[in-house]
Amino acid sequence: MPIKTIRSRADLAINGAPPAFDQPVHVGRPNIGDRDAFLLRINKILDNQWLTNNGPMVQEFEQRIAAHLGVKHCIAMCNGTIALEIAIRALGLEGEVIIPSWTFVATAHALYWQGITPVFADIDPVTHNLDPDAVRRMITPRTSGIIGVHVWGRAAPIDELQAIADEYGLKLMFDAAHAFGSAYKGQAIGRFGACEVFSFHATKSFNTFEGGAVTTNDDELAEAMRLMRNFGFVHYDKVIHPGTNGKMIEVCAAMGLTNLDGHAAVVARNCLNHAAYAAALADVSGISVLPYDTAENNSHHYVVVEIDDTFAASRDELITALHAENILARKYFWPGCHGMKPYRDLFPHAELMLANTERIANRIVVLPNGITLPEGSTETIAAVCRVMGKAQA
Ligand code: T4K
Repeated sequence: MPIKTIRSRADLAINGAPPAFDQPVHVGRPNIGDRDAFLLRINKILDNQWLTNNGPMVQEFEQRIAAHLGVKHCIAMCNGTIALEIAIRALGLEGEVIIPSWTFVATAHALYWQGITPVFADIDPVTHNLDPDAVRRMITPRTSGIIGVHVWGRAAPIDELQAIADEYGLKLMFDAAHAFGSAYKGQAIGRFGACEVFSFHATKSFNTFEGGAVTTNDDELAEAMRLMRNFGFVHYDKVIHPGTNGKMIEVCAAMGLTNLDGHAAVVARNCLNHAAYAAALADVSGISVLPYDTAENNSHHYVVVEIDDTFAASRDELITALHAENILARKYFWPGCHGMKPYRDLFPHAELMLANTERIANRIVVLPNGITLPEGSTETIAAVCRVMGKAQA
């Protein structure tokens, strides 16, 4: 049952009707697992009097994540951005690193923050992931590496990027912030490239409040990152490596262990919601729900709709109509990193090389999903899109 009956634009809040939802419906509402199990873990932490610095909960969390992803090492961190920074430094990236502009700005910032120039390559308009040919075009003598991003949890073209990295002697790592629970050719994301970096931010399908991790099969790299996240300490008073504070705290690991147990249920619900959106919008021209590859795992966390010129409203008009209903749809990652400071000053004409990124950035809307989405939401949200897409009489 829809929450509000919407047959025409007259039924919309932008035209004076009451909004569909009393409370805001967010993209990124946290999925929270079994509260009692979490609170038991919190009591254990308090009893232990061990709150951070590689405590037992973090160690258990790392072991469970590594086993879950089928990878040798999981190094838990305080958030995905610091995890990116540490991985970038541990890999020895320098000079220029090729990334998509179509990503959350943290991917670019993690490089720029360390004096490395992010060079933006264009994306494939169908998958929204890096286009390998565009990556080739951006290689210069200063290029030291490539960071592929698994945008929306859809695996980047891993084999093609690895072939380019091998051909040019570049390092390859992945920003897997969206890809917990995703797979590439049947294998869980987490084992590809030199390392992969996850975000477990509150808004992700799987969260540890704030948090992140680097996963890798490389023993040396793992060791370096463990040192780097803890100021380079190996023992009391003994520092053998430059480092920072990238540690995950026990409370976050407790949340992670709890949410790991509940993640399959989150994915199942996301898939149902995603399918419901797709079905409700199937016959509306000018709007399509980005499909996920049915042969690969994906958390279906991001419901991404793309509108084209046959849609009767602009993307921003659609967002305004949704927001008026208290549906806080987002336009991730508009305008693309190249349109944000400091990158638009660094590369004032970047859009000339980023035609697909520009096009996608102006056509995308991300809709709410997750286990907190109220019953009937998908039909109601789709109905707003439907009437906005119809030409007015
Ligand atoms: N690489 C990629 C590709 C990424 O997408 C990200 C993060 C990173 C790297 C960096 O990882 P972290 O350092 O963040 O671990 C959000 C998140 O802050 C960010 O983690 C995420 N990507 C990005 C895609 O989305 P915003 O600016 O949308 O956050 P915010 O505060 O507007 O939250 C989104 C919505 O979620 C809000 O409308 C309200 C709701 N919300 C949020 C929080 C925090 C809640 O209902 N409860 C909450 O606790 O960036």
